[in-house]
This record gives sequence, structure tokens and C-alpha cells, in this order.
Amino acid sequence: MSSMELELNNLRSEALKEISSINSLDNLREIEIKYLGRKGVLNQLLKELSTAPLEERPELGGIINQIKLEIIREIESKRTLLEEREKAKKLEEERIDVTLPGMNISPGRLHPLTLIIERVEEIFRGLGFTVVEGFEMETDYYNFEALNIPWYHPARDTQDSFYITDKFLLRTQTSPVQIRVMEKTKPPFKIIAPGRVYRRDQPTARHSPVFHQIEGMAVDKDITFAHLKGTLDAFAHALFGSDVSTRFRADYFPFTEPSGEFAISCIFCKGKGCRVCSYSGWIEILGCGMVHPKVLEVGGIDPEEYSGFAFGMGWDRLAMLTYNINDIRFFLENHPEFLVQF
Ligand code: 2U9
Repeated sequence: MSSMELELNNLRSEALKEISSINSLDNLREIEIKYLGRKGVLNQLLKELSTAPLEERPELGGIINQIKLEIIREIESKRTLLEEREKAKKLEEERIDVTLPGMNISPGRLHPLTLIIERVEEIFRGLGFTVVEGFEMETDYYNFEALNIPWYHPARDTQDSFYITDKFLLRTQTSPVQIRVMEKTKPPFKIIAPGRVYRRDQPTARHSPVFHQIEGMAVDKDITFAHLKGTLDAFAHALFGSDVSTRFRADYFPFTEPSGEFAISCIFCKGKGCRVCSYSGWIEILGCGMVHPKVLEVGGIDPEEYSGFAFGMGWDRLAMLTYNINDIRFFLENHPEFLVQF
């Protein structure tokens, strides 16, 4: 073996040793440049070949090329190995533990007033009623005049209502909705009008200047007080259970004649008497009556031909009874601690 061959042999084993000890892709790239680069060791050797004796050149050239191929092969297999290792390391670092508990996302929920109106609407839809809505700002004609509430009635006092101008105010009841329906609709019709209403009351546990009502009205030929009683009985039994008793007593409203108040037996003490029912055994839940002939007439309906019944109830109060809530202000304050309970 010539000294050149010996040198090449050493170079070969040194290169292979170097490659086998590498353990990063960066180092591998350095070694690749060192041996195989344009000015690398092997190209340098090929260049130096011109200084070797002519007859030895083909053999030496062959050996150099073979070493070159061997180094290329070793580098490539090392690269594959290191790339695999890097990929496995990355996968390990990014591993997700699917058994970890998830984030606690609390979903939104329905407001207690919404829950109540959904049930009430469902009951009245079942009885053939349609749900209608109107304006929260009204004229004093629709809010009072058309409802047979005279100018001297205390409710019309500016102390009791939120007037916006002389003529416009925030509605104090949802009744203007029914007046507008009467003007536009030829009977028969049966409607309920749920909505927000406004009165100038000092906020307390039982009063809020902003509260909600559900009113209802049915107009047809030959509507009688019996239809009113049957409808309200069916409603009370559907909402509070078939075992509640109901009671009608006379009352007075300017827009109905005759008028009544409707009560259910106390749902807390079953009529025995408790704090909620003031030891009477009864809870008044709404006012009602036969639509006053003057009101029908104002709405463009002939009271000789048609009659109707109407009723009105406090929507907030209904929710307070159902969910045993003792302060009406909770409905508007919307504290999360309150709302999560429903
Ligand atoms: C028209 C004709 C008649 C609706 C009625 C009541 C009796 C009533 C109140 C009870 C407590 C509402 O929440 S509350 O303040 N309502 O007692 N409402 S009859 O009568 C009407 C409505 C519209 C055109």
C-alpha cells in the first residue's frame, strides 16, 4: 500500500468515526461541508491528484471517489436518523393529555321572566290566543283616554307616570296594544300582550318603576263572563297545577264592566294560611272583566254586536310566586349570582 493509500485509509476511518459520533443536524451540516463541500477535503484531494505519478492516478482517483460515496451514504443515513429523532422529540414535547379536565365554561341561561313568559305563552297559545307586542312609548290617548281613564284619574297625574312631552309617555300598562289591535282587526280575536311598563314608584321589594305585565283579551259575538272564568281557570290550573282552587271576586277598573279579581289558593300553604298569603289562604294573581262597551266603541268595534273579556297580571309577581323570589328589583339588577339559580 502506498503512503497515499495509507493516508486515504486513515482519512476514511477518521471521517466515518466523526460522522458516527455526531448527534445534531447542525454538526452534521458542518461535517458535510468539511468533507464534501466545494473546497472540502475530498475535492482538495482530487485536485492534489495531479501531483501524483501518472500511473497511480486512476487507482487513487477510484479510491477517493469510493470514500466520497461512502461518506455521502453515511451522512445521509445519519441525517435520516437525526431527523427521526428530532421529530419524535417534538411530538413528545407537544403531547396533549386528553385526560386532563376541560375548562369550566358556564353557558348562558334564560332569565326567570323569560322562563315564565314561555310557559304562559304556551298555555294561551293552547287556548287559541296569539301573542302581540306594541310600543313602550305611547300617546296619552292610547294609554289612558281610549281606556276610559278620565283626565282627572290619579293615574294620569304627572307624579305617577313618566311623561316625555305633554302628549307622549312611557306606557303604564300594556293595554294600548289591545286598543291598537281592535282598531286594525275585525273580531273574532284572542290575544295576549306581554311587555315592559313604567310607573313613577319608589323602588322597594314590591315596587319597581320598571316592571312587566301580561294582558289578555278575547273579542267575539256572545263572549260572556263564563268564557273569562273558564279561560282563567284553565290558565291557573296549567301554570300552578290542577289541585289549586280559584276564586273570583268583584272589583272595579275603568276599562272593564263588570270587573273582577282572580285568586288562587295559596301554593305555599295549600290554603291553610301563611305569611305569603297574609294568612288568608288566597293569592290574588290578576284583575279581569268584560271589556267596557265604551272601550270597544273607541276601538272601532260595535258593542251591540260584539263583546269581549280582558285580564291583566303582573308578570314579575307571577315569577316571584313561581320561584319564591322576595324582591322585584332582582329582575332588573341581573346579578350573575341571582341569574345562575334558574
Ligand atoms: C283593553 C280593555 C281592557 C286589562 C285588565 C286588569 C284588569 C288588571 C292589573 C293587575 C295588576 C295589571 O300588573 S297589574 O298592575 N291589571 O287588573 N287589566 S282588566 O283590561 C283591558 C285591557 C285593554 C282595551
